[in-house]
Amino acid sequence: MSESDQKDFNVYVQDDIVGWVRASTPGGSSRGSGPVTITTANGNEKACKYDELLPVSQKSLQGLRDMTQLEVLNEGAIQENLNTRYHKDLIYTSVGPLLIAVNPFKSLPLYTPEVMAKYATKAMRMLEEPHIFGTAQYALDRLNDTDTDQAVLISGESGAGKTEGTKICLNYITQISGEGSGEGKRVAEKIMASNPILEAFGNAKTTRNNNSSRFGKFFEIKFDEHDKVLGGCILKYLLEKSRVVHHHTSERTYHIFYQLINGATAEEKERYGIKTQSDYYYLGNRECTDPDEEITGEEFLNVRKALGGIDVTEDMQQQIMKILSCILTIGNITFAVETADSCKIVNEDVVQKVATLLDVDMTVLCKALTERTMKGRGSIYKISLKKDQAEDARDTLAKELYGSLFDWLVNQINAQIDTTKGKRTMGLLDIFGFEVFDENSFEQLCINYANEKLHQQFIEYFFKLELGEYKEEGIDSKDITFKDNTECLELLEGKMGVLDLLAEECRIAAGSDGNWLTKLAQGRGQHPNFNQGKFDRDAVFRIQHFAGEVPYAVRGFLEKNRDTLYQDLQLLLAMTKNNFLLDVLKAGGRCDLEPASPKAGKSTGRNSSGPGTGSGLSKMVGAQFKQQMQTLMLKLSKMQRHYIRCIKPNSKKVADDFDGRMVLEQLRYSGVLESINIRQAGYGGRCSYTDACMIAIGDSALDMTHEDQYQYLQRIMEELKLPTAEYAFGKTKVFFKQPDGVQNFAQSLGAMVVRIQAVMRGKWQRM
Ligand code: AOV
Ligand code: MG
Repeated sequence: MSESDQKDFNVYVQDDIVGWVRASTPGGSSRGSGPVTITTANGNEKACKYDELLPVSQKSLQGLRDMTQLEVLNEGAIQENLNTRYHKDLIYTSVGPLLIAVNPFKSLPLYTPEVMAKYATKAMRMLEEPHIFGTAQYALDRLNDTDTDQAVLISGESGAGKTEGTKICLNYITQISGEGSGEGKRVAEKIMASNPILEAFGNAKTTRNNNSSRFGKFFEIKFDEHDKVLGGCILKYLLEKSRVVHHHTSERTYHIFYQLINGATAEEKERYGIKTQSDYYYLGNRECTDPDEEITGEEFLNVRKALGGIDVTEDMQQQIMKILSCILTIGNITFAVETADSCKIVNEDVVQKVATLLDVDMTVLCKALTERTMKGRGSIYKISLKKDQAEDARDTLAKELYGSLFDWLVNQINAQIDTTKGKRTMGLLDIFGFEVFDENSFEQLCINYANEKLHQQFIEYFFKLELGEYKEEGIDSKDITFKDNTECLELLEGKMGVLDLLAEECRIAAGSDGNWLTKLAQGRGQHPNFNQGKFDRDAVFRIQHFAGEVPYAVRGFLEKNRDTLYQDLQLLLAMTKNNFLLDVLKAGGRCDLEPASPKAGKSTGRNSSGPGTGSGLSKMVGAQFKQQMQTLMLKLSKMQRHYIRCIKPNSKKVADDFDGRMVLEQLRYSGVLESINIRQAGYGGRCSYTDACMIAIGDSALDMTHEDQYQYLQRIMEELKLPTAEYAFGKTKVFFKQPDGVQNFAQSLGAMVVRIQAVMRGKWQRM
């Protein structure tokens, strides 16, 4: 349908499949009461109520750069405006200070040095389309002009473009500010080299994104007094370790494993016993059949080159290969039931290979995999592990090695770029977006908690911005409130909240997922954001997040939160003769690798026996993550923040396909609409005195003095008999309570203008 045809429709109506669509009402008005039958742009008739309709924005058909310039700012207008722009390959759009980026899923010529140069100058930037370079440059300008630390916060769902966006930003910043002194260039290069490493070890193919980051990161770039890059630091959050040992058949484990198999030399393969994909249980025991999934040996060479770039020596690289091969081999250890309470190792030859790769004693390894040392009532004794327990122990060992290796790499990058010097910092956050799957577990709880924290700050930011404008205009704002997510956060992180009770339960030897749920329901059953669901047996609880309700299945929460490496395995690792491996384990935080001592027991707090024994308890994942988030928020609160919201236009991951319904959902939970609601909670519509006068008398308003404009508008308001609660006069703008206040004002003026003009003319003549 052409743009002019679209213009014939006066309202938006919500459709389950495509989001908001245009429609027309019989009377041509968007307001009224009671039921109404409307005709949608695609020819359907639909019965609905007036209050379900939204007035249309005709400007959204042009695709405005800044959506605050739309004559009505509502969900329908925003969805339509983004759609218009997306089909013109204009993927960046702003809503005031917020940048929205719609993933094009195709290569656009948007990031060339020529484009970069355009955004590097302030005057040029103002004329250009919104762009992520523009946001990065604005943040750089603010860093220089105001001497305040800056942060660019990129969010969005999986596959929306956060990581690409972060790389684009990072590249821009290092290009613009990395030249000059030799040191700046060196650091900038190292920062850029860290990307392929982090992606190889921290990204994997998922159903939603072929290159999905399975960890969160915050880059801090430090600048010297000449605004040149001086150093940096990477903070990482919550790597999904479970992916090492298990992944869905349509997904994959971390890229590095496939790169290793395809890229290691014949000699290396021989040395570390590296086989092919179908030989490994952790790789799904399958050949790669999908051409999309093919990983070339060249990728491995690139990673090795990048490792060299952060001073990981050839020798260390060999050690890393050894650890990776060891992890894959661990996955091939199998157990068989021996008695009801014990099991035995089926393939000792595989265990032997692991022992060699780990540089530990084979017999100790076998025991550590099939038995557990327990402490109780002053004695130490051993119990046998059942088959599934032994399998868990095996997997924990693999996860531990991988997690530690990842930490070691991050440390290595940081050792190369970290600096205590640096006048100012620019932060870049690329963190997992809000997640809701069919089954949600501990990881989703942490991820969604992180999003609640960020959302809170986001809302505060927009609310303050809004209040700032009211203050500047001298408008009373004491009665203006907004809906925030404090209650949900209180439920999650508050005293005796979800995370607190989880930690409590983990400290109890006989603690269980079920008991935790019972306590949660007892303590928090009445909380407005908590819902236990209908049936106890589902062992599901629901949390009403700002972005929607999420059901969490409690199974496995305790184990994931404890993240315990049983003491037998800890001690085994401590015995390795491989110093590099010891370094890696230390990086993973398993520094207390001494033989059994009372110390290990003490650090676990209340229990000293039963499952959970071991220093793993002293670093419960949930508590640690909560701490990390609080530190991050504190850090961010001191920085000037710039928000980029990435939007995934379709779930097929293809170009030129805009799924309105999906976009709308993301707009809702990314807080974009919330930021508009905040605006509308106070005065939804506003325009300058000059604009308001121009609506009435055209260009001649430009010749009026400010005082004349004010008088004129006052008079109009009286004539229109608009209730005084519906509008307010600021110093330079008129504010309307209703979002479409300006339009209504314009419409109501109609013929009245002529009359007022006559009156005003008389008045001016007298003055
Ligand atoms: P994510 O970081 O937001 O997901 P990515 O940044 O990995 O998403 O983007 C997913 C894919 O979308 C990329 O691999 C590209 O193919 C494509 N893409 C993203 N941004 C652009 C762009 N600006 N231009 C062209 N293609 C793009 V996740 O880490 O899964 O939450 O966990
Ligand atoms: Mg990512």
